[in-house]
Amino acid sequence: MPRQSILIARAISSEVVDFLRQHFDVHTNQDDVVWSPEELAQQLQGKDGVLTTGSQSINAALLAACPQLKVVSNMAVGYNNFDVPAMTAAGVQGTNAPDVLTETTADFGFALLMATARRVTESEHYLRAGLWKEWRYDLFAGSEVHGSTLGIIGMGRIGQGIAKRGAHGFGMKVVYHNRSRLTPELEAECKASYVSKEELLKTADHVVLVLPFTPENRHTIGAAELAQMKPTATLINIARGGIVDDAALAQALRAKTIAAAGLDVFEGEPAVHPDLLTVPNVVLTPHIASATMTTRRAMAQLAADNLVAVLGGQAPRTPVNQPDAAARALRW
Ligand code: 8YV
Repeated sequence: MPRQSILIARAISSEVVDFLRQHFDVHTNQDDVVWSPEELAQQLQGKDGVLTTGSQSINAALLAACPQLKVVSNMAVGYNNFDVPAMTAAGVQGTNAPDVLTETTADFGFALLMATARRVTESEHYLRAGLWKEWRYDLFAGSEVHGSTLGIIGMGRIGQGIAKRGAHGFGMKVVYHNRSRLTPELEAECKASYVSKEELLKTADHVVLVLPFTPENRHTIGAAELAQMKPTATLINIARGGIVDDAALAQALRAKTIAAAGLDVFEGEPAVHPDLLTVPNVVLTPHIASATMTTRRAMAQLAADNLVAVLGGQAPRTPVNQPDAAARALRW
């Protein structure tokens, strides 16, 4: 029987590529080109599986164009790039890469919160521009982190990691809002209290967004929500672009409706709303919350393990759907 063939759609660590070569005929994207949907479909011809990232859209048209494709393994916890119902109907297994990035991403959420509250990048730009001439009483005075109120919207694994850091490390009062309440045990572990979204927006000093991107979550934070926040508050988005209305946010930052924002993700990224690039009170990073080499390696390995499991006829470690059996049979 010929070896199964897979595509690794973006450049990943060579150890994981070598691991996959032990199992499959492996095709890589040496130059790490970001393929268009048509190019991706072309590259996927004759492939049984693909290891991809959250930026490549997997939809009905692509699946129809790739009749041999059996599994799409996302090297990301978020899988809003998947049309899950289309994958299920087409008999294609989807998998994601949760858990291995939880603590690293929570660390980064806190890094962004600290940098935003204490105006780290804004003050660095000032220093680099040679503007620092003397000490001043209120020079880049920011807002307190310790002892303040942390509001977390989206209380999954990463949200809980941020809550624990805030409550245990910084003595913050933690409130959260989520689709469903945590168990009393988890609430106690995170020292977090459930509140309505309105209550959270009104009372939090730092609002952190860690919810998945779904059509319902689009613009969870828009002009109306920003208006409910304290003028001294900060907003941190490490979830997905599109959860925040970036145009409304830029306006609120300019008008000082809120004090500052820290953003790792953007609507339409890698493009960034031009108004966000010109307001000073925002810290901007290029979607790097999970980016340590240790974590990226763990994400790639989990994505690779899922490919090996599915193409070996086993259940994947972290499935996101259960493919339709009849449609699946046509692909095998
Ligand atoms: C990924 C992420 O690096 O896991 C996620 O959902 O947002 C990041 O950790 C990014 O999506 C590329 O796959």
